[in-house]
Amino acid sequence: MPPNDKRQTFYEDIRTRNLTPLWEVMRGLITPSPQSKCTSAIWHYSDVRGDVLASGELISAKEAERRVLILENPGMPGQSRITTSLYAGLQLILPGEIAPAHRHTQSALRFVMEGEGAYTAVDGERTTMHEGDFVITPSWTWHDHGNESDRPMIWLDGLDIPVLQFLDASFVEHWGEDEQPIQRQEGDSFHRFGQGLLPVDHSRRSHTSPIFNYPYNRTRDALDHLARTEAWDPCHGVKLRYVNPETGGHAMNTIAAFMQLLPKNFKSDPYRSTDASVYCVVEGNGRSSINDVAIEWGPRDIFVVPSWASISHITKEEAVLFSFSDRSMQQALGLWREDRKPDSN
Ligand code: GTQ
Repeated sequence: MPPNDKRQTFYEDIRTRNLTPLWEVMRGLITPSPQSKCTSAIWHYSDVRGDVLASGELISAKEAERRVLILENPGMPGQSRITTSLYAGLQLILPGEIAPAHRHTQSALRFVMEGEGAYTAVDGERTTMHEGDFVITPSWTWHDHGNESDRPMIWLDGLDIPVLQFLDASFVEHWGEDEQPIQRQEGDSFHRFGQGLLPVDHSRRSHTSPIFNYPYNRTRDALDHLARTEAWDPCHGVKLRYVNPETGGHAMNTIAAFMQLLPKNFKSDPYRSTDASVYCVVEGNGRSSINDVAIEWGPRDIFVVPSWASISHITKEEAVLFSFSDRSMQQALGLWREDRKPDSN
């Protein structure tokens, strides 16, 4: 028998004992650099806003439990993911609606796109949400959303759903009533933990930040100050990271989040890192190149940059970009890499 046939016969034989040869698959498993099915993509807000509002005519927030249109990466259709490890969606809450209280092992972030005055309640405390606010609902915290304003509210959800799927670690519970009881005044966690102070005997060091709303006006002030006093980073402009004030680590274990300011007439150096990133434009218009693909973005557009794809930005006006990724996970595992001078692959 020719050697190849002999091998095939061997492979078929060992398959009956649930064995398979590494040498036939090794190059696809252990690649010289990340080989992702995730592709770059952009959702222009003006293209999808109508669809989100249309979903509000079809189903209530209560019936849907969460009325969300998932942003699916075109390289991984049908998989409810925007990158290999993360999920994103646009959630709509209409005036008077409540998305009922539940908790799950998946962690979530909300980034407010449009509307003022709707709220999220997390483990007994409400927070009113404003455009540009970064709100977290950490793993296994009770949360419900409501809108007592007179305008629809739309926010970007980012969750670690694919990771929990991969780990087979998904659990969910329903509170049973629409809303969980409120136990603390609004603003309580921010007053306690968001001022650079902690109670003297405070020793709680949890996996996630005790602050759950990082308001945009504070973030914007910080960026403004740094923009006036710091040298621009050639890749990032001025870029800040949302932190857990107890530890200085990321606000959540699985998802890292950032806010950056690009000055006007900026041409950034190309940059790549192993965390695929989801960007949401807060202010300004600009252009980015992701490997060889050029995209043009404006306020509220959402775009995705795959792992190890090189990105560079060009602006004519000042721009502010929110982004999130699985960097916190990769760093916790000692896997995260960046490359400030990428050539190719
Ligand atoms: O708000 O709890 O986009 O449970 C997907 C699943 C949002 C939420 C999503 C969820 C939520």
